[in-house]
Amino acid sequence: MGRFYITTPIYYANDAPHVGSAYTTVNADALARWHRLAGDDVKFLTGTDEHGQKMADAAAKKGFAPKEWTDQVSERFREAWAVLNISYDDFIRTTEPRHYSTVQKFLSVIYENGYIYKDVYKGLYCVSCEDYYTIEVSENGKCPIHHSPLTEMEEENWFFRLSAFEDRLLEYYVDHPGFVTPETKRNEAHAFIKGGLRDISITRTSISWGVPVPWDERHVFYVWYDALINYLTAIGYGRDDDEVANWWPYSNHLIGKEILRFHCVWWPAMCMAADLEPVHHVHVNGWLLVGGEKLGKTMAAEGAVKVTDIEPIALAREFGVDPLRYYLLRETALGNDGEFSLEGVVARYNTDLANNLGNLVARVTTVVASKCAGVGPASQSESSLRADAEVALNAASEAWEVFAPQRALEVTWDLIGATNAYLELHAPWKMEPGAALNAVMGDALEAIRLVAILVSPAMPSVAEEIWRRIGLTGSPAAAPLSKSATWGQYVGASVVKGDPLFPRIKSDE
Ligand code: ME8
Repeated sequence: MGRFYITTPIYYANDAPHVGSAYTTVNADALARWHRLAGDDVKFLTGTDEHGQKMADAAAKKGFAPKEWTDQVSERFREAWAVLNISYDDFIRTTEPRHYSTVQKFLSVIYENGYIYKDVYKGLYCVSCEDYYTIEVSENGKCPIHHSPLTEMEEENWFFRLSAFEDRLLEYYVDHPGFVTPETKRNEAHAFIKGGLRDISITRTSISWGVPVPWDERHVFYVWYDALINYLTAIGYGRDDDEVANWWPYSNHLIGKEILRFHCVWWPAMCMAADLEPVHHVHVNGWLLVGGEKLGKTMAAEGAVKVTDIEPIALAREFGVDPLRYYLLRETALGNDGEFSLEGVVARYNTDLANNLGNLVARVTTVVASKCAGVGPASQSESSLRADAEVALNAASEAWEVFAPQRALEVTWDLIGATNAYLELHAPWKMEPGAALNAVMGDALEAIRLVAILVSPAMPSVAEEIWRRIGLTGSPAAAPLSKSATWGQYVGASVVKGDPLFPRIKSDE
């Protein structure tokens, strides 16, 4: 038994969630669920990032005070995550008093340690990114991500001495080879540090919507500088040292690739400056793309996609919550970019869910109903399926441990495929009732029991429904894997032959 602290980025509360924010959140949720299943103590944190220029602008545009606006938008994130069955343990808002207190405490330590000084900032800024750009990385003065004009800024600001951490960061990367995964992203962060670090401006006087700087009340902290600290607020930094000691060494941030520099360069340096070990591990996910561009609300605003085609709640209504979760976990390796399309969702649904998993459960429950009087026979200790199940259990465990949900599901589907092949080989639908038929069905039911456990982090409700149909009580996620995931525990029960789990979607629908 171990500990596992997993976080998503805190999402900007300037606009409602889209399937891109759902992508990271569903992946983090499945990882959290896997670790609970493995018997670990888990803390899963998500939330909303509510300060900064972008938020103040969005609120003003809608005619609200910033906090009135973020109250509404933050709630929409909670609603979406409730629909998607996201099992977070804590939802943080950066406008909460607990966050102000942690930010002020943490940054005061850095200030007292001598890593913060005053200077004049002059440069280019993208409000959508809340990030600075040099003219070299800009696209002729435009943002390389949003393609919108950058704003010239000149202000007296407080600066963080990031440059002082170049050597320590490089050393840290060498000493902690697993700090950032996948390796390509680790190399990117490492190369960025090697290229040389410049000090960063961390406060603003031009806006008041932020956390006040405790030693200079005319300033508020720059939104990124407050946002990163949320990961410490939630475990009680400045309020409960034991909680920090309990969770921080087991911390994992799941983030999108565009915020790698903040999490893999700034953030570990900030921790070092505050005499704290950096986060234990950062896993970087790629982007869901539409036509090669990062999917987001701007796309919908520009008419490149329909809003309902990228809204998590609308998509879940259309395809079902668990099929949507499955698609987000299964389609692309967590780290690569992948094209998002409704056709892709339908294809995954029809092949993996309707044809493979749904068909397996339907076949087995139908034969049990017609030939075993509705009572599933017990499994045998030896079966050719046992080896397939053990391979899948081991490979899936390894994959979940290394943040590879796609691979974990791939090997789970290998077991589904092997069980379907086993049924085709024995053709129980042609067998007479009796011991031989019972042996085949008992083994298929045991394989289905293990499949229900293995799919539960990805599709919690479907897993429960399969569990119920094969006559089991409780939940596939209730017992730790060490108890539940060994071959031969299906001892026979009443089997329910229900409606198809995944009615096929016709491509013209
Ligand atoms: O960056 N594909 O918030 P944000 C995959 N507040 N993931 C995507 C995605 C896409 N097309 N679009 C968004 C912020 N994401 C800051 C974070 S953390 C201290 C502060 C996911 O609302 C991905 O995880 O812009 C990305 O990093 C995050 O949403 C950005 O959310």
